[in-house]
Amino acid sequence: MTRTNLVTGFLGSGKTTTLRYLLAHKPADEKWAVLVNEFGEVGIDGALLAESGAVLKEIPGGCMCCVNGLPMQVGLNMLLQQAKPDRLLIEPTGLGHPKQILSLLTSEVYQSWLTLNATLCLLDARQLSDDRVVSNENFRDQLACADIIVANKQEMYSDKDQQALATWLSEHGDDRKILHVSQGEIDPRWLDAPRNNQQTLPDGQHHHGQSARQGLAALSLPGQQRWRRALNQAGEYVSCGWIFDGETLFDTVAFLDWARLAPVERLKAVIRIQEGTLRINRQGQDLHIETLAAAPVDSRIELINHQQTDWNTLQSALLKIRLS
Ligand SMILES: Nc1nc2c(ncn2[C@@H]2O[C@H](COP(=O)(O)OP(=O)(O)OP(=O)(O)O)[C@@H](O)[C@H]2O)c(=O)[nH]1
Ligand SMILES: [Mg+2]
Repeated sequence: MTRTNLVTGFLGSGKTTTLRYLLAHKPADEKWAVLVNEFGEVGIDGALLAESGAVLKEIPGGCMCCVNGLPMQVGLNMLLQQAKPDRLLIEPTGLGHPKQILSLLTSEVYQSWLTLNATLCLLDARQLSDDRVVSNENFRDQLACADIIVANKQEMYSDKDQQALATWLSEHGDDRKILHVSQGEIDPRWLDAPRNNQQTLPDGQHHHGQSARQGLAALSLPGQQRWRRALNQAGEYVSCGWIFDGETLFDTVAFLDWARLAPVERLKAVIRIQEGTLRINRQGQDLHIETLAAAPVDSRIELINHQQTDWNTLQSALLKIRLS
């Protein structure tokens, strides 16, 4: 039986950061697997988790339960049956509704394969003051069906955010465990907490991305093509992703400027630069940058925004900062 946890949380709340922390503290003799589903077509969280030592399966392009849950089921079956991991951590898209995933995981088929432990929901309490986020059904339902709430990015909270968190917990906390952390640094022992929350949720807004299947295809570049882009849309959220071949080299400084200034809510990129690899992860104004000496297989960039965005203008600027 694979011990399994769902790690939920709204867009950019710190799910992948938490997985990276947990994987870095994995017992050496255990085999862990990660199933990660992204809203964008291009799939970048996989690259962010690449050297984490886990067996990894990515499902880009919309929400996991699209197309009658097929992409998710295929990915899940592959992981459980081929990798036979001791533990499985599932990161659904921050824009997805948790209900379908929970009902799939608790369905008869998986009873002999996995034990579903506590669902952890990441929360950036600063978002509690953002009406657009708080009124989002997925945001609310992710929190509602969590067993453990992880108030992440603690060091960024103002007194007002702490107050908003305290108020939210008094209204919706229901005596659930609350972890106050930064950088997703939660004690791995919480993964063994049981799943107690049997909250029944409404079906949720089912604004699927149109293209879960295309999403999988978007992972490769056919023929001699140097780059391609893929769009996705669900409800008010839109995404645009680009993949460039492994030969494409970007100007580091110009790319950082482009990434910092792009008028979008969320930006992730793993790109090739002269020095190797540049990883950028931006949520709002928070920008996290890493460099690695090894070159990536290809370059991937994904932007997400909550309103229609002029992707062509951003693309023209992006194409100009290639060095080769
Ligand atoms: N300041 C601060 N930034 C953090 C913390 N945890 C994560 N971040 C940053 O927040 C951004 C989003 O983190 P991710 O872990 O990618 O968030 P996510 O929930 O996986 O995002 P999606 O998969 O796109 O929904 C990144 O830039 C992280 O570096 C934290 O505790 N403090
Ligand atoms: Mg993520």
